[in-house]
Amino acid sequence: MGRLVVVSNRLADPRKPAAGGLAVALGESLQKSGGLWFGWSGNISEDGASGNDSNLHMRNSGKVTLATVDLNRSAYESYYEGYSNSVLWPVFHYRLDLANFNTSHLAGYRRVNQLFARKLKPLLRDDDTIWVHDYHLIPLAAELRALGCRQRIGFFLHIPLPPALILAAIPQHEWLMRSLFAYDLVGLQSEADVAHCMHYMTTEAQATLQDDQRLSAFGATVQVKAFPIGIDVQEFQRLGRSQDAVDTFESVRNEYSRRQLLLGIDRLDYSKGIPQRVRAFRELLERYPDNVHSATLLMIASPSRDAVNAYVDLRQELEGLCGAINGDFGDLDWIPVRYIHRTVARKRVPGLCRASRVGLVTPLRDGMNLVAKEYVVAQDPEDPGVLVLSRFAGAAEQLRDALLVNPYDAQGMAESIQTALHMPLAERQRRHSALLENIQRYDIHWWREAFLATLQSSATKASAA
Ligand code: GDG
Repeated sequence: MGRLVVVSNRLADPRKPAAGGLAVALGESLQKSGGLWFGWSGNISEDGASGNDSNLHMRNSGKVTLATVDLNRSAYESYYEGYSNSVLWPVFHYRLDLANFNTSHLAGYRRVNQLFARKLKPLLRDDDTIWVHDYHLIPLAAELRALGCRQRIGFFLHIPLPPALILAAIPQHEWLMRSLFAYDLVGLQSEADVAHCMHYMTTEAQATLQDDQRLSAFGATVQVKAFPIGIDVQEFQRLGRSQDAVDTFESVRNEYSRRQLLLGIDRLDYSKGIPQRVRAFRELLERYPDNVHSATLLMIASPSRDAVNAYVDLRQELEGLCGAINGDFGDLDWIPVRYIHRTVARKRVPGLCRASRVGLVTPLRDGMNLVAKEYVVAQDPEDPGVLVLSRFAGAAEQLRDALLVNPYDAQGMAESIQTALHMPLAERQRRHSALLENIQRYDIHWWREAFLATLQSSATKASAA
């Protein structure tokens, strides 16, 4: 394989420890082949230009070149806050009620994808393999092809792909979905997403199925396949053995020695089902009073996209719900919900997971959900906590040994939490070992290698032409 070129909205320096599993995993492949990572710098320039004049910044991190462009404010607002996060994010998470189909958003989204293509093209070599990430950049391959690029290009969507009739609510859905045919390979998180994609393409785009993975339409063929993303298990285990993690574990354990701790860690996002989780917790206290003065819900919701209206509303709703439970049930020596609207240091995450009897991962819809996998990996195999997982997380296709719940059903969820709190040790161990085996087998390295191997063996647009 020639050089790997990764394109994503934001990038991270793969050599920095805080970069996170995805950056490290992509960084490994990039380092091997001396690759290029391209994306937005995160800077918003105030020059008032249309986004076309953005500077290109290049720097090296080992054998990897990091190339970034700035966006001006209007490009940022229409491409990032607008089309990406007020149209694609809500619709792809089935939230048509939260979508804002403002036509200027689409124009900005197209302009930034064109800008990325124009800036990237001169940096490319003929034998590069290009891997584009996520919903911000769906039309990027089409823009690159329009400029004459014939390299292999793969795309991975980190969020869910909804059913055809939900997608069809996007005013420009034909254009958006047609642009997927410019890729050689489209990777999705789950089999359910693949089924949705196939159904959309055959019913709305009149595509024909070549086999169970290949679709043809608009004179092109694309392969569509599920590659459920995993975590860097070894890195997370290492983190869990570090002094910081052990200290966090011990201090939380001591503080809650007389309580049962339930943990939720998410970005504060409406897809994560956070208010629904709080309602289920309230239901638990009402229906099973043995938990009063005992069960404590620790919810860490890191700030996210707080300039988008829906996120402001969510924050207010959550503060109201938590305040009401604490007011109604709390006592001098017990606060039922500890809600923290801050990002906790990554080194504290494994200790928090290990100290919690129950991990509550209850999204209304999620591409995968890596917290579910991290929670399992952080547990003590001799005395593991129980993962309560929404059936609507992509991870539920793999993690069948979690307690699967419907986050819309507060009563059902409260029952499952009660089951988790009283689960006998032998069952906890059996479930944990089955979950861990799956997470270890399908880790981040498996994901990266499976995607790239499939992309390498896919027919290129160049050879198909
Ligand atoms: C998208 C898709 C898909 C969370 N709070 C804190 C913190 N985190 C870390 C977690 C985990 C990561 O952030 C969140 O990953 P998720 O997978 O849950 O969710 P998204 O950010 O929505 O990611 C998702 C993913 O892409 C990968 O394809 O699984 O479905 O939506 O690692 O631990 N980390 C720290 N402090 C926090 O407060 N340090």
